[in-house]
Amino acid sequence: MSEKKFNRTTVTAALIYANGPIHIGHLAGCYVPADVYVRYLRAKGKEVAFISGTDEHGVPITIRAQKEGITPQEVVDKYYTQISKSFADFGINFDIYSRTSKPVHHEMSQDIFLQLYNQGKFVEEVTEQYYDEKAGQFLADRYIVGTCPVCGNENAYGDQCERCGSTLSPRELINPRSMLSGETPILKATKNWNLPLDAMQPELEAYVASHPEWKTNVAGQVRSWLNEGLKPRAMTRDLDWGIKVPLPDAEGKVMYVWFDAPIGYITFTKELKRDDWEKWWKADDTRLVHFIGKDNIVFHCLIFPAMLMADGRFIPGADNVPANEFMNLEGDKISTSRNWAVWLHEYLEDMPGKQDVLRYVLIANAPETKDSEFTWKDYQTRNNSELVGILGNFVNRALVLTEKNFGPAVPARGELTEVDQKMLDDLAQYPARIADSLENFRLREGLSLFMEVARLGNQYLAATEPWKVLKENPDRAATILNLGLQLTATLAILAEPFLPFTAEKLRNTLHFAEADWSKAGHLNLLPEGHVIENTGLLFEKIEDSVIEAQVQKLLNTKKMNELASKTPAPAKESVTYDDFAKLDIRVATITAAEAVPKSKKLLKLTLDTGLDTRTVVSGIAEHFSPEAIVGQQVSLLVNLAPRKMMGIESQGMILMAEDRDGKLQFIRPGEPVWNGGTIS
Ligand code: B3M
Ligand code: ZN
Repeated sequence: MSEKKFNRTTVTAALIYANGPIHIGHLAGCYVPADVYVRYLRAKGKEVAFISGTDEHGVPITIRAQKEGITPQEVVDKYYTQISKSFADFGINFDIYSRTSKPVHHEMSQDIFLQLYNQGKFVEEVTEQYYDEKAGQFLADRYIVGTCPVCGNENAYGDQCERCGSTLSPRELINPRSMLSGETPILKATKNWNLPLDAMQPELEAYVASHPEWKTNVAGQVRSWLNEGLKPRAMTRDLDWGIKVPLPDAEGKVMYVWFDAPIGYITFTKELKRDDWEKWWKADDTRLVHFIGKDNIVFHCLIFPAMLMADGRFIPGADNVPANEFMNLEGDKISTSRNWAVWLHEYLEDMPGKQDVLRYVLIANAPETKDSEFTWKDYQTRNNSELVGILGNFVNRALVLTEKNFGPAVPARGELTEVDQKMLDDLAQYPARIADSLENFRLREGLSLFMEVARLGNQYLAATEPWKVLKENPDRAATILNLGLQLTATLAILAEPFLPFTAEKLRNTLHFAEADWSKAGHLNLLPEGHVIENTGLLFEKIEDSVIEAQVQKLLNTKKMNELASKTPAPAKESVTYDDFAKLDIRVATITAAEAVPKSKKLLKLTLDTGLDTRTVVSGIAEHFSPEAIVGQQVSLLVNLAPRKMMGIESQGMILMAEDRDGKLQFIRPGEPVWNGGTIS
């Protein structure tokens, strides 16, 4: 944090496009970190507004609408509902979760657009853009496909080739065609309003330079944009889905989605705070923090600050943008189109009540400095050996021993020994250490320190052995368990940012409402005689079968994707009728079948062809058992020259159809036909 004195924090989490459900990658990269941070600030008694919502404009929405065959409005309505429910289910505690399609947001965006316009901040530019004459509209980059000039992929998009990963511009595509009509688009002149980022580079350089504390992955990306030299960027688009550009000569134009989306943070704050909203965006003592994923860095570190600077009425850019890298899944990039993801709504169906387990695993593996990896095996191990084995185990032992031996109440504390004192001294260090990690956006480190507190509890019980001491010295056991419970109360406070459901369970168990971070580590959180109530285990072991089912689900997805990407083999060269007529294909019946010794693939079949009884060796042993096919009719090429296979002479060939997944079927008449009937 810069040296400035801040009195409140506006925390934003990226406005995700309302065009699909959300998955663990979204949680890990942006929303769980933001939520942990906000919960921590609240526990510190800080004033904070936690703002987010859905981004409901732009081409990602219209493309989705086209795919699903519904209107853009129907798309955003559907996914807004689903997405906001997922966040609520996972305890992501926004103060407001709104949407950019609301009229208040259109007003706010138009107000800011006009402010920039009236101050002469835009540079108008007429360019030639692709236009679909049949559809009567200009084409966004995503609506143009053509051949990639780099790798020759015939289905590259106007902004990117998904085969080779090249960033493209529509004019670079060879043979461009419109996705709307399939026609070749023409170039047509159109006027747009650019934000001259090139002219603003010095201001932006100074802004970035004033934040040497930014994370290295963020600073690195920003540096590379600046080093390349910023270019003007159009803030308007020729589209019909979006916020109308409030100028007389801008018929048919809407704002660039990246112009209006970040303004959503401001709009939603206004919706939340009403008459009191301005200080959250304008006051010098307000600290602005954006949580985002790495693909949004340039927009939050350069373009949005440039907009705010050009407007002049707001804090000119965030104090920090703790963006994360991406989380991969079982060795592959998470992908919506390939369905390679763990979807939050499905996770909750399969693992009811296990929100904190997922939060724990996502924080422990957060892609803070580089891409990270989610695997179900790791999920299971972290649950079983860390949450159950360390945290759950300590809490359970402290509670059960107290319940059994001292009624469900906090036993009296006598004189403290050296071991007690040492534990308390250690414990007292943790709240500040965890706070330091969280303030510097090192959540993994913060979480691992939190788990050290539970470990400390286990070590303390192992060293003091209250279960042994109970008999001959119940007072001493009472002291040990008193301290064990004080430590549990500290865990309840410190768990809140990371594991809010667990923290709540602990508070209910301990009948303890304290949430103030500064009380954590104290000795007298629970007074003697205070009644507690063991509400059961915090975490349950997850069995192998549960994990295997999840892995199997992903394997099925992989299989489906492979099949979906298969295309039929290209057609062969044409043949004459005379060539074809040389083939003598007949209906025949299998009268006997047996495996060919020492061969995995071959079956020896006996066939009644109507002409004779003959032997055919066929490579179908992996698809059919001999017993199952006896009596079946097949199509047989009877005049194929005989040849020997594994020492057996094969006299013909059975015709088969191969499915996408390699499965074979016999080709045969729909109704039984006499043996020897010809096929032509
Ligand atoms: N909607 C991109 C995304 O969903 C974009 C973020 C806007 S944040 C103001 O990843
Ligand atoms: Zn390519």
